[in-house]
Amino acid sequence: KNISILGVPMDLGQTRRGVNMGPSAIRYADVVERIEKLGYEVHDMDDIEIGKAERLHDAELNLRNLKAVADASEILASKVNEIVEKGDFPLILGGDHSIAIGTLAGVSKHYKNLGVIWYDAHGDLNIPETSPSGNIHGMPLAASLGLGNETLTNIGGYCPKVKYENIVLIGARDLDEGERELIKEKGIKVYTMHEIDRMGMTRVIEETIEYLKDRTDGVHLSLDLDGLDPNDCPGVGTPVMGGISYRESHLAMEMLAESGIITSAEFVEVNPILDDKNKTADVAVGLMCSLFGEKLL
Ligand code: DIR
Ligand code: MN
Ligand code: MN
Ligand code: MN
Repeated sequence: KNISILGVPMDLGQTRRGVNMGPSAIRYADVVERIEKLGYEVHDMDDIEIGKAERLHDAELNLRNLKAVADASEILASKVNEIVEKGDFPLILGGDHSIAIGTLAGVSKHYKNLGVIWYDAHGDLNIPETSPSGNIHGMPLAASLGLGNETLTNIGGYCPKVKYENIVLIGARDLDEGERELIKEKGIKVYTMHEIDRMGMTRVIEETIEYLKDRTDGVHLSLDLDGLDPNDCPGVGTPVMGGISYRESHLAMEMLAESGIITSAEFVEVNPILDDKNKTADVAVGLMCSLFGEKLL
């Protein structure tokens, strides 16, 4: 299968500048060359255009830069749709995690039951009423489930993109109160750091694959680099101590590669301004290579 890469230089879903340079940093880490080496044909479709930050934050809505994020999400959704239609694997480079709204809108209409693996320190399950920040990067999974502001839930012209029972969160260690309530109320499948420590990543991924493989007809991997430990990935806007290790993450990607269940992926929140010599982008590309089947021997 060929891989199409699309960059989304989005930084309007949160307030730290620099994450718009994520796609450049990932390309600088030789993403195209390293994936080509694995034997794939890679099409780099360049970056989509992002509008400007809105000067005034509409405190009433509690949705920073709503219009600019929504406009970019529509463009992203249609580009991702094109990639899937031509039969390529979509590999989306962020940008802050608000881009998942557009990615999922473009992918999900091609599946009856899209599964989603949300690899992240956070739940991204906030709605304006529960969000402590008003930042849309804390809301994309909720929006994709059909929760929150209609402009976001209806991107791509349909809603919802995913069902509660088809999502698996891995690496959670910083959840807001409303997110915890939603997880309990809906019985969302979550492997927090506690379960990862206790069961080991091998069993966490085995169970995840087992859980998703029968109930879904495609699985999107949404990987926020802050899911990893900040020692391994310092170049992120909202680092949280005690994260998933570099080795555990490679193991997870290698097991997902073997399973063959992943049909699209995005790697988000790489911020080269906060990084240490582009380390986080480099780790991101390494993980992509493992996801695409790279082996030492
Ligand atoms: C926080 C941060 N839960 C919020 N979310 C982040 O603003 O809603 N997600 N950083 O990856
Ligand atoms: Mn071609
Ligand atoms: Mn996230
Ligand atoms: Mn996060």
